[in-house]
Amino acid sequence: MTNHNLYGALRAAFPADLDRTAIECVATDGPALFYTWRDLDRSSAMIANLLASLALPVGARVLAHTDKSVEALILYLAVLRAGLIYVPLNNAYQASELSYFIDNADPSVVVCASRDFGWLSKIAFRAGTAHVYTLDDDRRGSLLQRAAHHPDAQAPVPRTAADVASIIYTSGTTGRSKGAMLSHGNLLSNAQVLKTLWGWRSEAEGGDVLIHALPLFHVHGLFVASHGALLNGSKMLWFAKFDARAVTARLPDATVFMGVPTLYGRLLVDPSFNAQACRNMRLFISGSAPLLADTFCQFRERSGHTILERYGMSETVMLTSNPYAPTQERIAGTVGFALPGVDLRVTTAGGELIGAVEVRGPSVFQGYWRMPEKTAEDFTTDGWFKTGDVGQLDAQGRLTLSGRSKDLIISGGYNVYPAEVEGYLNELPGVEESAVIGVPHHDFGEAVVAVLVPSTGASVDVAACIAALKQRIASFKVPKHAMVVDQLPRNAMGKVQKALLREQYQRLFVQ
Ligand code: MCA
Repeated sequence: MTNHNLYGALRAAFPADLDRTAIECVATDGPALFYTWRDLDRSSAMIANLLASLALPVGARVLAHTDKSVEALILYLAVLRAGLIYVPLNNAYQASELSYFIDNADPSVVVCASRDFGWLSKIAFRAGTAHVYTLDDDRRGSLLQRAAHHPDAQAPVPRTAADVASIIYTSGTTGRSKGAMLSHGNLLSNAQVLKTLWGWRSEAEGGDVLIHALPLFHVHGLFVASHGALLNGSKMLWFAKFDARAVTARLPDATVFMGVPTLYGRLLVDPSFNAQACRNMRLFISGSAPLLADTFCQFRERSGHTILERYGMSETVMLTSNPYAPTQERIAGTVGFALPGVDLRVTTAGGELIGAVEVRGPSVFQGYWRMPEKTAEDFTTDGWFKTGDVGQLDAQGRLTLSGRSKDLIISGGYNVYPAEVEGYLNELPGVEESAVIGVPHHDFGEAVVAVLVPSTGASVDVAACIAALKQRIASFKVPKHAMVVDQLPRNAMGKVQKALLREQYQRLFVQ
């Protein structure tokens, strides 16, 4: 029987000379660190063997809440080859958020930064997690200490294409995230399509070097970027955090860059970024949030490169892409054509051109973890996945997204769910109710803003509310601005009219 374990396919793409550099950690302060392909293979085998020694049940989850590091990527590879399920979480999440995720994912193993071990291990052990290890971005922590005693070779545990490889938590219009189950087959099929579509070059063609400056806990950085390089045996220039000046300095040594629009905006405001820095680059890709046409045009003028915008979701990995071939036009404000193998349709009502975007294809997920009802809700009776996005297809099949049917904010590439933030605000003393909206922001694209209504006779201290939220939830979700009003605008049905609020406050952060 063929082993469809994704690690096997990635390993097969490693260069013959395993002692070549796979990842160069670009240090902004101190010496660079280099990892060879052999390092990736040996260390992920040792961690996989450590995990195997725990005799975990089939399908056990390994939850990671760590800072970005090459070792965190190696942990992901180890979980794949151990045939377990990798559950990455944004390391900005705090205790109240982690409690939800750990209860929902029910992991056998949790790996966290040592600074968080105190509170996080309590939540994990209380929820029944048997093993909690630490992993820090300076290569210390109990995970690596324990793995060092295990063999550095391991055959990837047999998995079918339909077996779940990773759970990615995403959209919860009701505020509670759902775990999107992505299989080995979902991930490999998408990586293989993108490898061809985006022209990843073999060594004989000159090869490629990817600048990796994205977080590792989302589809963009963990799958689209890392799989792109790994499945092509290409070197990565690795940045723990995005820094426009540091990335620009290394662009001449690279050929491919992937980013969210905020990263492109930041490159443009850095005086060192210019066409000369981009002389060896062949591809800039943008996704996770809409790329403004203004950014697209400014970038092309400054760099000489036309950004390729693509569209995907945690539930589907990548779905569409603007063309790669220079002979075909990349059009600002569009997300291109359905990938080979992806069926895409826009279901409209009453002769409208714009409608709900629905998809089918080999990278559409296996459903939401332990939420069969919500899974069923998000598929049509004829098996198409309802993305929740709204858009239109032109005569050639090019997709333009024109909004979201969900009440969702995308801030600097992170999804923020108003209902979740409203829930925390409404618990604060003196707050009767709140409305959370996204308004245009010069850096993050959209910024979270809250409109608060005080309880009768109470007064609301906005700064205290913001500070209280900073203690409870990831700071990227915390409103960048809040204002107090007597009442929220409501329609005849009593529903809060957020569109009116968005219009009223749309100038808050843009000149
Ligand atoms: C950081 N801050 C933010 C954000 N990031 N506020 C709002 N939105 C954000 N995205 C705040 C922090 O809370 C903190 O606030 C202050 O900015 C500085 O934090 P720091 O971490 O230093 O910020 P940064 O380094 O400037 O980060 C900005 C960033 C980062 C580089 C744009 O947000 C980022 O890497 N975004 C990429 C997200 C991503 O990978 N998305 C892909 C999702 P304070 O000082 O008050 O505490 S996958 C996906 O969407 C689909 C599937 C797809 O198609 O790709």
